[in-house]
Amino acid sequence: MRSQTIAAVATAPGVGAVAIVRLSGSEALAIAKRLTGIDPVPRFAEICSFRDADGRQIDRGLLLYFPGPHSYTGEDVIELHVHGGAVVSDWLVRTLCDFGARAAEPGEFTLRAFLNDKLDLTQAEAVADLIDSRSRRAARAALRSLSGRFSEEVAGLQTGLTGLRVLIEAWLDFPDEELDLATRHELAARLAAVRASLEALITGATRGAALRDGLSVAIAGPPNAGKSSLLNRLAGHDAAIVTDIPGTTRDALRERLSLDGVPIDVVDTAGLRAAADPVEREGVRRAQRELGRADHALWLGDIRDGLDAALAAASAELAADQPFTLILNKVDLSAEEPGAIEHAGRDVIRLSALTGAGVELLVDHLKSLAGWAGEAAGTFSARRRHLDALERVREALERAEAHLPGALELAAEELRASQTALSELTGEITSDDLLGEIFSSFCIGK
Ligand SMILES: Nc1nc2c(ncn2[C@@H]2O[C@H](COP(=O)(O)OP(=O)(O)OP(=O)(O)O)[C@@H](O)[C@H]2O)c(=O)[nH]1
Ligand SMILES: [Mg+2]
Repeated sequence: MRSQTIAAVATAPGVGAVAIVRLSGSEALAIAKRLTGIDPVPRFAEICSFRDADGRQIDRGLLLYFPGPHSYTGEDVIELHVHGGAVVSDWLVRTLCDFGARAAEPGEFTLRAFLNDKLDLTQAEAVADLIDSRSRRAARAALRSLSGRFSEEVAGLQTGLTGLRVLIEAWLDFPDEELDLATRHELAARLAAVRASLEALITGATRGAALRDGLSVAIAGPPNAGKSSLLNRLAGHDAAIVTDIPGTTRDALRERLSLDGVPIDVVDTAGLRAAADPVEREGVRRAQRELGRADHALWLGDIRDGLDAALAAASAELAADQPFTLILNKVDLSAEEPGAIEHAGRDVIRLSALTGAGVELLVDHLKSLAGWAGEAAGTFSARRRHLDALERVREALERAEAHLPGALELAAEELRASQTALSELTGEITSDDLLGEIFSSFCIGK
């Protein structure tokens, strides 16, 4: 599989001025020669005609040749720039396959770049994150990972951990000797330094994961609470119908927001009540389905009904494990001020969807739920997988710390475990399953 030459359209499907077809592998050059009849000069754009196996002209366009290993994949790569639109590029790929290539799998070019050490795993993932990014902030974070900043931090941690292990393992050779005071101090200081860098890395990665994954939120509550008004207020335009008739909203209405670059999907739902009307009943059923899918619920109540009543309604309607924030709406009709408080371990926000008062508190709350703690220089794109691995590193280091200075051997073992978890990030240690999972989410041609 991995020795075959692969071909794919690298540009997005659809109509465009130019389409780019890529070819990578040991046969790429021979196939290009057969396609064009020319002997391409490396890194030089040449205009030529592309012909299929029967000698019919497919198109006239540019050819670029990047000899391996100095190419994206590390193999010989040919890029063909043709006129846009599906017909020409598809015909071209089919011809390349007639000449000995095969159609590339999703992400296969980048997989090859990874296997040929052109990129490590966090960088390969950053390629996909850059393509998929939904805000400039997210794109910048992905670019930082792609340029190797995340990998450098991980490498720095590995070096620190290796230093610690060397120090410990030197003592393990002399089992009868007690750790002297100077060494104890040095061990403690080094471990503290490694833990501090780890915490910084986790902070940056958590922010990056927030920019990438964001949060999905469902607005729910009784009819007329102001759910659709709140969606409109957050979206900044008149997305949902608002009337003073209870039971206005039937279909779930979704809006994609970008709050300071953090993607938040918000869905407005029908007011929950035992409805007689079959259309409204279907709306309630859909509302419950949306609640089941969302990461977090915003339960809206009318502030004039009081906090306890709203909390009781939320607890009665929402699943026991559904995380939610209580929103007391229509604060403009009450004597209270907008504000964010905690009540019985629950976040409560008083606001007015109508006037907008207090909505900025909700916006901050949503960003922090998504894991966004504000922009900082160390933000790079990261995924759940990275956060899980970093969490395992943290746990192993905590255990190592607990074993010091007495149980040196156990501490050394934990340090080794933390290094293994770190290696998973950059892909020094991976399984084929993990690679399959990561690269299959790429688009074809990347
Ligand atoms: N004064 C005041 N009125 C509000 C506020 N939010 C919503 N309203 C009014 O309350 C009524 C109901 O608002 P909607 O946004 O349609 O309420 P809803 O929860 O979506 O209602 P359903 O779709 O029927 O479940 C409308 O007349 C809104 O103008 C608010 O903060 N203050
Ligand atoms: Mg509504």
